[in-house]
Amino acid sequence: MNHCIVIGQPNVGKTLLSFRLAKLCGMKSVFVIKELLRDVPTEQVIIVNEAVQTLVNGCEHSTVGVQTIGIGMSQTMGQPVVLYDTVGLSEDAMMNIHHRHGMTRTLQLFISCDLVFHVVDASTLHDDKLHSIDEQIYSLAKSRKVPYVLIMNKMDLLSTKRQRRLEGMLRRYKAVFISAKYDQGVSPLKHVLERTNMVNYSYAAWMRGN
Ligand SMILES: Nc1nc2c(ncn2[C@@H]2O[C@H](COP(=O)(O)OP(=O)(O)OP(=O)(O)O)[C@@H](O)[C@H]2O)c(=O)[nH]1
Ligand SMILES: [Mg+2]
Repeated sequence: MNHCIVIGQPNVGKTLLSFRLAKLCGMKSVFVIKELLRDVPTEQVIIVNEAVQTLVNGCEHSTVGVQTIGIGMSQTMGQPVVLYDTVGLSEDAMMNIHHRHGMTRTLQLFISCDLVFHVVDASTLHDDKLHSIDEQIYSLAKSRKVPYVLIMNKMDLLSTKRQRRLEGMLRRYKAVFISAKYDQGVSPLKHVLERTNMVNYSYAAWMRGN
C-alpha cells in the first residue's frame, strides 16, 4: 500500500485535486474514510464525478478532518494507493478545535507518507515568494527525502506574463503549474503517483525476496 498526502494551506484546491487524481486513475466511485475529533471515523462511498462537480462549482466545502481516499489497484498502479486529502495548515489563532485536531493529524501523516503533493494557490502569492507555512512544508519534505512535488494550482487565474514570472522565481522548487478546476496539467501528477508506487512495490518485493 502506498500513501500519498495532499497538503497545503486552506482553500488551495487539495480536495478538488484529490478527486481529479482519483478520476484520472480510473475511479468512478471511491471509498472515503472521514475522521473527526472524538467521533468514530465515518465511511462513505463517493461518486467521483459528483464530488468534482460540487467542488468546481465552488460550493463551500472546508475539509475539517482528514479524508482517506482509497484508490484501487490498477494495471499501472501495481498496488493500491491511499490518498490523504488533509486539513488546510494555517496560523489562524481563531480556528476551532476540530480544525486544530485535523492539522495535528495532517502533520502525523506528513511524517510517515511515501509521497507529498504540496498544493499552493498560485493566484495568492505575495512578494513573489512562498508563504512561511509553505516554506516549512517544503523544508520538512526535503529533510525527510520523500518524493515531493510543489504544485502551483489555480493557474487559470494567472496571466501568461505572471505565470512566466512565477515559473522563473520558483525554478529551484521544480514547481508544476496546474488548474484542478479546468483539469489542466494534472495528468503528469498521476504518472508521479504511478512511478512512486511502482518503485515502492518493487522495493517491497525485493525485501520479501520475491
Ligand atoms: N479558479 C480556480 N479555482 C479552483 C481551482 N482549484 C480549486 N478551486 C476552487 O477553490 C476552492 C477550494 O477548493 P478545495 O478543493 O475545497 O480546496 P481545499 O484546499 O481542499 O480547501 P480546504 O479543505 O478548506 O482546506 C473551491 O471553490 C474550488 O472550486 C483552480 O484550479 N482554479
Ligand atoms: Mg479540502
